[in-house]
Amino acid sequence: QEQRRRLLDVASRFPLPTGCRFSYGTAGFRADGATMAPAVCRAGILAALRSLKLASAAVGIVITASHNPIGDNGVKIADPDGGMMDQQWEPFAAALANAPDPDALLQLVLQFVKDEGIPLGGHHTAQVLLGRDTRPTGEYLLDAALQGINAILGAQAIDMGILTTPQLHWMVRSKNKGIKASESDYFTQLINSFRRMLELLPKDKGGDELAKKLIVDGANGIGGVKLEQIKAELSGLDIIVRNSGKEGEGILNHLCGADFVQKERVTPHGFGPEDVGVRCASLDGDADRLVYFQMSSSSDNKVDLVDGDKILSLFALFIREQLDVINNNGNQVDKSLPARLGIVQTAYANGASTQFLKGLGLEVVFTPTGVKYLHKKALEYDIGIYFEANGHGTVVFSEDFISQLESLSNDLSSQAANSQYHAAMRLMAATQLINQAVGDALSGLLLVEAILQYKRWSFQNWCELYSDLPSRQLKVKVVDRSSIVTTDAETKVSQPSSLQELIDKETANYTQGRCFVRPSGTEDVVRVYAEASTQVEADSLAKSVAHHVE
Ligand code: 16G
Ligand code: ZN
Repeated sequence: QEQRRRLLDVASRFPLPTGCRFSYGTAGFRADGATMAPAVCRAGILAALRSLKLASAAVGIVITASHNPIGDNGVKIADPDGGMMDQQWEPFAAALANAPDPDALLQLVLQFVKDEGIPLGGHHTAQVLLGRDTRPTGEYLLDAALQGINAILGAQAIDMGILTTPQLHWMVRSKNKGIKASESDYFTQLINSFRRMLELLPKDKGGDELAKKLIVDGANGIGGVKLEQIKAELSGLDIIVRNSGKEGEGILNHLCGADFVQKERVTPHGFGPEDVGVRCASLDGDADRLVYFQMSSSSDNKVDLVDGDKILSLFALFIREQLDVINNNGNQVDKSLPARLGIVQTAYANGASTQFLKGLGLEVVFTPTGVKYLHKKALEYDIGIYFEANGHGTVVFSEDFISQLESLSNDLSSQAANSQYHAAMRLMAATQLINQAVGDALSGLLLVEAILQYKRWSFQNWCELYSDLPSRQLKVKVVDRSSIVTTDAETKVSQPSSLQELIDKETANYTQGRCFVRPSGTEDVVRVYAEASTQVEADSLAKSVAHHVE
């Protein structure tokens, strides 16, 4: 019937190029942008089916390859809560993308629809919001996604335009919560909650001009564009955007952006000696990663880096402080706010950060690499703070905690002058400011700036919270990276069975040595990470373990 015809039609319009094999990894599908149309079209079909399955709730499609080179592109699907698509659907996603011909595709869809009880071809509707970043292949791939969505009867596609990845996730989440979900609603929420954070600064703390100046490396991607749009409304901050993506400023992610700065630890393109001593931030190409840096001398281009671990530490300190003010003695009003606070990291977290956080008495847990794992774990707490060292992370608050916080704020509002009330209001503002759906460089940046002003901290104060242990990352090309299997949140190798023993033996030779290996989820390599008390030792540990992997 009509539904079958449409699927066969669309599949024949986007024949699979020979030799392509897609797997739906941590970043969805990703490849050379010019080869992606069939996979993106099929992701469109998949997203529409997902919405049908979930009672017509809105789902999202983001077309981006994040921090990867400009020629790459990718596609991933956001679930109705704004998080990553449920992992249970990943195998079907891959099968769909790899279906060799229209008939195979049709059979696959029909079988899956039957197995999952998806109301296809009936009178149900589906809704898919689409966003893309600034890549040249974006528009062409968007069209492929639209054709995929429209091949499902009852499906409606809504193109939200060129967006940061976290904006689209936020829109999907908001839409399903019945909150206004346009881009201007997103901006309004950011701007208003940031203003409220600044209004709640302790009164005795005056402004300092240097503290307001911030230079942001936009990676020549979408984040800088969006920041330019709102920066005039961010009073209390003086933002300069470099690598903003304008004509002539440079190429997306090339020698700039959060991934470059975090891995290379040097200044991005467009920064120079005149920036020494100024606080700088760097976003990645789709603005879901954030790191900070500062040049300490004009004689070389090395930077002091504040990575995801240290952003996490700042957020944890701030939130803990507000909870302590609310719950501790000395308050005029006897109200409390019990909250389980959890910190989620991956094996890439610098050992010094973990030690610092545990030293504060905080509960720190580990998950494998990939936002879907961290986010899920963080949701187990009243307040969950997660970050990858690469700068992707956020803070999530449980519904229950937010409603307790709301009622506490109401109870305290008659005591508007007291510190307990202010702390509760600061937490409220933070729940509004930080993106609850996914890591968001723009909202993260504003929360960082508000906290630095609250604490009256310079970049240096923040950076000195603890000293990172020297570390080294290496990539090893192997015949089959899937032959390495890890366990314990990727900290240990379970297969091949002899490898972990070798790693342990090498690691024992170094002071504060720590080392792990894992197959990459985005590249055809095995990654080696080593940490030790000196750079020379970290380098040497990484090298000798890499040798065992080869
Ligand atoms: C993806 C992940 C990122 C992770 C990276 C690891 C998401 C949205 N992104 O970019 O969190 O750090 O993969 O890459 O989950 P790797 O497996 O190649 O080391
Ligand atoms: Zn990204």
